[in-house]
Amino acid sequence: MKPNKRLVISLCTVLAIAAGFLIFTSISSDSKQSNLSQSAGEIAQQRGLSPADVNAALKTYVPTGKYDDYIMFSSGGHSGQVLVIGVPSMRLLKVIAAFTPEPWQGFGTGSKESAELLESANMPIGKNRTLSWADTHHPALSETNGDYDGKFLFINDKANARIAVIDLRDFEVKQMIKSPNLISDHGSTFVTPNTEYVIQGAQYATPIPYNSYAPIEEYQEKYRGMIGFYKFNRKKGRIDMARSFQIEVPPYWQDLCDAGKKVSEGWVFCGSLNSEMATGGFGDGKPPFEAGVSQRDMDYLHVVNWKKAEKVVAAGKAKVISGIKVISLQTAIDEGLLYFVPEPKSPHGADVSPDGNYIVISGKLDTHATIFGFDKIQKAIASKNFEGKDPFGVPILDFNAVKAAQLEIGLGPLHTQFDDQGYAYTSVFIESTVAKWTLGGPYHKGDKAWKLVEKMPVHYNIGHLVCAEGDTVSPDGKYCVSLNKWAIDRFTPVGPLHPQNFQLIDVSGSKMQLLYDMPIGIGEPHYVQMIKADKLNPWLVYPEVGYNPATMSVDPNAAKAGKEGIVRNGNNVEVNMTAIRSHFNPEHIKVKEGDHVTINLTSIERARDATHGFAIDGYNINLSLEPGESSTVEFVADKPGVYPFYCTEFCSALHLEMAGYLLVEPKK
Ligand code: RUQ
Ligand code: CUA
Repeated sequence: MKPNKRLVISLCTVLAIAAGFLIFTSISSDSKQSNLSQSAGEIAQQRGLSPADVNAALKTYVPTGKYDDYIMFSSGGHSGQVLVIGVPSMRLLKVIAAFTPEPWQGFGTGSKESAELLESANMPIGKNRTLSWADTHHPALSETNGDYDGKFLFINDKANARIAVIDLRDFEVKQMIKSPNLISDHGSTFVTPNTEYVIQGAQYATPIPYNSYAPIEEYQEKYRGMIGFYKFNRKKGRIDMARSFQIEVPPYWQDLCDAGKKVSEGWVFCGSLNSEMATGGFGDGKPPFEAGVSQRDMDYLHVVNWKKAEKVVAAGKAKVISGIKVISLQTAIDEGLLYFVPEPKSPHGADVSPDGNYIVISGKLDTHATIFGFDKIQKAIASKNFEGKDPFGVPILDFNAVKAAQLEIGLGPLHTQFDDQGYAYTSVFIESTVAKWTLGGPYHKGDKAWKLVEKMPVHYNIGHLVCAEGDTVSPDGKYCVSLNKWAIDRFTPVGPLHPQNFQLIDVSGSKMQLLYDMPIGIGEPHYVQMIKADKLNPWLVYPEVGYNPATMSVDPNAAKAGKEGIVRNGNNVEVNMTAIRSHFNPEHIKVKEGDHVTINLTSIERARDATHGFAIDGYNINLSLEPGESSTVEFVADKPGVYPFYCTEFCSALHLEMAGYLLVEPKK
């Protein structure tokens, strides 16, 4: 049998088995002309698709007009944004502006509301310097009883220790905070099971508060790490800094955290590296960080009792530093809030199993997944089973007493997710694989427990891994996505900076199956969470005309239909303007050079997707006005001349006519 014949036959078998409807019969009467008359087998043969390709295509294809089952929220990396992606189609649905300007959404491009947001989390970094980028790492969906509730999303900026709060009613940022006392964060953001707190672990230790100075020689005495607990007020949809606190921790580089759930609710686990307290100095004849930080075989998992810490704060035992309550390291030790567990080697991910009892640790220079039992940790704490104390006096629990299992899964494990069948999936960076393994009791018993089941190659150098609701109390299984750092040869070359590669994996069967490659054109994404699409219930238009997304209510100053006009008060000119297909009202804004101009602009549209933009040429202004939205622009008309303004959304046949003039009369 010739190979291509065999291919066709096996293709037909696959297709016939996969689903009866796939063998397309002639739909069109003119079979020679119509694309629809081609059978799936013929198309596959023409395009050179293997049976596995066809199988994968059928599993990922979402027909036109149909929706995806899952939605991923991905960090947008250096872009400071969040990507919203449908699964299994891997279609990009949205880019949410979080920390950096995004002109299409009118974020940071002239609206008063977005300028205030960006300013609120700015930090003093010298004269005339403001932050213009962010390094987003870990999105966290809000949770109720340890399950995603689809209401809010949090994301951190590793570079500046900032956190953004996104409201999933309109998928827009509502709040940004610059965490006091720390300059970088990495173990952020993670939430407690009822989103009581948003958790943030520092990364690179610095003197506290962050803009203070201490020479590097005083690293051990003066530099510190921090773990922040930012109180989330769900009703207001805002972090309440007055009820937030931080815990001072040693200057180890705190890494990823995960909140305990179910049995371990009330605790938080954060990995760390650099328990060596290496200070680098490569170039000054000192060992480089990469060597200094990985001298020891073990670092410390930070085990933190946040429920108790909350009480310690309430009892007035925290002191205020930079405007936030801080529990000192000594108090944390004295009150039994902080314990260490030795973790091998160059640890990275810390992930809690769905039942809350296991904490999975992966060391970047290790070949194991190391699993600690929360029950064992509690026992060791209660019986003071310590193998010693660190240089700061933090008790170190006995490694063997708290270890539940350790299994060899491959070189360079990073992050772990879970499914609904008691399996764990760990990304293995150096090997470029996903390792699937079994959890122990109650998931798998006897010799079925703690077994490596399968390893699947991915392309290439997987960082994080996400599975459907895979870090909640009730994971869904079905899909995982491998978030690869390198793409190398997977896509048409687009220059030396390659796209990142998200690879969709079907985990519903007994073997993992690679389904699809999605290039990500902005980098570098880190973590992603994947939520069942029907848990999201966003607005389709703003609920009422005149809605201000910054306050999520009707703005008393919103321009109203029938009340449009221009009011001058000395040098202040206030314009009340409405937008509807296909005109602005008013269309002429006449001001004098030097006037302070405020434009209150309301879209009085009620039709779904009838968005208008509002750009003023030459004034660096662009707003986006979704149906019902009101927004404000304030500027000084310091450049005389005539400046067209226009709608930047192709909203109707007469969209080009949706325009006007800003006339700035020169001073005499
Ligand atoms: S952490 S993969 Cu923030 Cu692993 Cu990047
Ligand atoms: Cu409104 Cu174009």
